[in-house]
Amino acid sequence: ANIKGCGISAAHKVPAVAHPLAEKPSEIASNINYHAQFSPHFSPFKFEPEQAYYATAESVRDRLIQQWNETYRHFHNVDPKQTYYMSMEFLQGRALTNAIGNLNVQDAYGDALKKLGHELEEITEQEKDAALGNGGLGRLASCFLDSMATLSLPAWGYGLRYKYGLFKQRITKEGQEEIAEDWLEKFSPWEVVRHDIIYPVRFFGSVEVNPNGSRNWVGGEVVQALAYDVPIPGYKTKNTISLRLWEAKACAEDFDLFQFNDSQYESAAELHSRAQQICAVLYPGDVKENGKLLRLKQQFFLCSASLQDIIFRFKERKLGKGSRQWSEFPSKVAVQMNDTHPTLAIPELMRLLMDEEGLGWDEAWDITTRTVAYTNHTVLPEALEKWSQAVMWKLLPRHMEIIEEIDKRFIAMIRKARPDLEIKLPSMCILDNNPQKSVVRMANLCVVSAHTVNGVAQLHSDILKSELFADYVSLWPTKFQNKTNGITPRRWLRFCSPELSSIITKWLKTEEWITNLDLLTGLRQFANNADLQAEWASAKMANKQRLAEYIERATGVSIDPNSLFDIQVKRIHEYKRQLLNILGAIYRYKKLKEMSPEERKKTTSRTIMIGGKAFATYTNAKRIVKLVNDVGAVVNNDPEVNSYLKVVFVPNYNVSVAEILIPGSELSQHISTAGMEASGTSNMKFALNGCLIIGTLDGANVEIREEIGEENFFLFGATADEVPRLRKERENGKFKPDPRFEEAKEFIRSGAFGSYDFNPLLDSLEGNSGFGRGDYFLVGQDFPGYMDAQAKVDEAYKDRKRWLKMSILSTAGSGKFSSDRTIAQYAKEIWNIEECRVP
Ligand code: T68
Repeated sequence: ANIKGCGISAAHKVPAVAHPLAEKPSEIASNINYHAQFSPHFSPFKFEPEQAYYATAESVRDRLIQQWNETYRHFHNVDPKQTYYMSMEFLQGRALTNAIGNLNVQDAYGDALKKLGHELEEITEQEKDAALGNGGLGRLASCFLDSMATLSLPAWGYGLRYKYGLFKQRITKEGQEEIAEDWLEKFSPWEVVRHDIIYPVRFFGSVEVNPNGSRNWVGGEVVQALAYDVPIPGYKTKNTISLRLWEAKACAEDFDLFQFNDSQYESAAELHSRAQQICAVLYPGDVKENGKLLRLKQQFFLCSASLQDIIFRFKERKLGKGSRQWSEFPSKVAVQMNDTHPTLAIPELMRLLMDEEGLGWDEAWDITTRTVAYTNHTVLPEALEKWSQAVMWKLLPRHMEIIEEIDKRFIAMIRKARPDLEIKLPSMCILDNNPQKSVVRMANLCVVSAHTVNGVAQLHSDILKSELFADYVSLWPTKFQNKTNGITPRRWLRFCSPELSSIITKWLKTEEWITNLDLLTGLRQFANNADLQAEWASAKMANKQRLAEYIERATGVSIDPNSLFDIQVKRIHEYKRQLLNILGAIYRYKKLKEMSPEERKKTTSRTIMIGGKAFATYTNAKRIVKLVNDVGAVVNNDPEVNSYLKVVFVPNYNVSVAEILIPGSELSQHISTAGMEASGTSNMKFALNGCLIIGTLDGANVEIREEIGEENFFLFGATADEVPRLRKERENGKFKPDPRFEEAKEFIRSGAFGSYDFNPLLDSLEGNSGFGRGDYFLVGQDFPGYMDAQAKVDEAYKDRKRWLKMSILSTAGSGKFSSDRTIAQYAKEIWNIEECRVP
């Protein structure tokens, strides 16, 4: 009864008309022209790059819509089991190059635009990134959508349509400044609003008990969830799937005309502005959670709207069989929860099945647990979501009843079936009833309810089993799985480095590697071939030049494409250890200063680039940004050494900046404290692009090194199982710092990089810091190993042939890290879904 107003069922009644698509460049040019004239977004007679971008995007979108409708109709008719990837974040980046590439119409669109006086490359740069995500977790979701479409899987994504995505980072004298990024400022040509797809979502209120004992959630406030669909085209398939983003709206009746007429303008529109707040901003934290009520509202809004939609579709596809049996639900629906952020899907599905559809507890529980699966992305304790029970009772009273019941039944089951686990119950159960701060542990709710729990790299999945979720393993030995992350080779090689791609295609004599990335191993036999090496070097140089031009435009610093391009780009976090990198750079600078001009000439010239955003209230992360910038200002302006070393902070790192940086890099740093980076995914992008890695045995580094060979990987640092002991030794004052480490810190303290007070940052690296951290991330411990590995990098780079061979072998060994492989494993081992290809 709660579900209202969604006429999707009419879709299959609309006649399937295939409109002829423009094929020749001249036809495409006139189609673009048509959009420039008749899509009224700008005043007429202007055809600057910006207008050309919107007109081109709309022309491409027409093609997508046709495939999209066919895909929806095909899924509807076949009625396969379908996966719904539920995520609070999708970091899509730009869509135009990707759409044109996946549709395989690059040349036709390039020629058409030339006829209109524009270059495709210049036009694509007009597009703003869709940045509805913070970092790795959001970008992974977007790579997954690309692979699900490419593998022609019946799947789609659900997320939120934030007005402001991830903030824009500006660097000033003070360091990082955050600016709201309005990606919808001029509208997005890639979304289609579905005015017929709208569901009510309730907050607050109370639980009403009916005479027959059934329960109902009533009262409170109700907002509407309105669907916006973004087409996701697959590569070399007609399948075009949907990313459905929900926007919150209030009803017209919620506008209080009486108050308005009485000049109470703000309170008249109060419900409207409260609804608007829900999708106003992406939660800006990566890793750290805080207990904002609004964040909880966002999470519930996503879960409730998506599940109502899923149930609607389940009923809609009944194929003339009369009404569906609810027991069929898990064989038609798989819900993947991207971390604990969509955990409320569990009690919400229970509520919908029981209170709205009239099922009993046992049947609802059976359906729910066979439907939902959970992916964990971090073991950092501060990132494990815990919601205050008091807040939850207020916002979602019916869901709290259900969670209590799940917990009660779980405890009873343990006591009956596994009395040996009784002593573990305080940490295994869902509700932490500690009177100081009684909370709901979302990860525990996921583990208890989901049929599968997976980590995102082998080491991470092992740590989940041996530490975080160790207590549950003997209870449910087959529940825990590994799905090593992957990246889409379309965006991260084929489209961002066309030069290198055509060389690969030429030497492999096939383009098939784009959808079967394991074929890259075919390059191994040519790794020493002088012709391949020459071509490889020239493609790399072209990418380095493009990158150097970008850096000059973005920062004003001119860098030398003949120097070694060394890059670390990711969110700024102490565990990712950008501090280790910059301390190494500082030491290098100091040594260069001490050398004679002759000695300097023998060194390997380097350009160190560091980029990434710091969470707005994460003080130490912001200090790191400031330090990198201040070091750059000194080093880059020091005429004695600046032809041997440059340090550049790359501002506003995002997906489209990554698309320039990664193809142009030669060395990249993935140097987190072992055991702390769940997987990392940029490590895969760099390796795929022939960039060598310096890194620790952490996350997916372990598997990358296995694949490309240990002789092609610059390894250093403590291992994950050594870390706890080393931390203890550090605490007990048993650690003896390397003199080079002390020298680098002392150099900063001496004021070599200006007068800003970096002492709090440096203190965090000492045994007994003011923060009591005592170098928790073991920067001092790993510093000497890091410097030695860097010395090996310098030596290796001097041998051009050896370096090129290692570079080719990096690409050749990256096949495993295609998200096509990852998604095929999810499909088979978790979702139990199969290809459903549009004929
Ligand atoms: C990342 N997690 C992992 N979290 O850090 C990374 N957190 O190792 C892994 O490769 C990647 O996930 C994909 O599996 C994140 O990016 C967040 O962004 C996040 C956002 C909100 C709250 C907590």
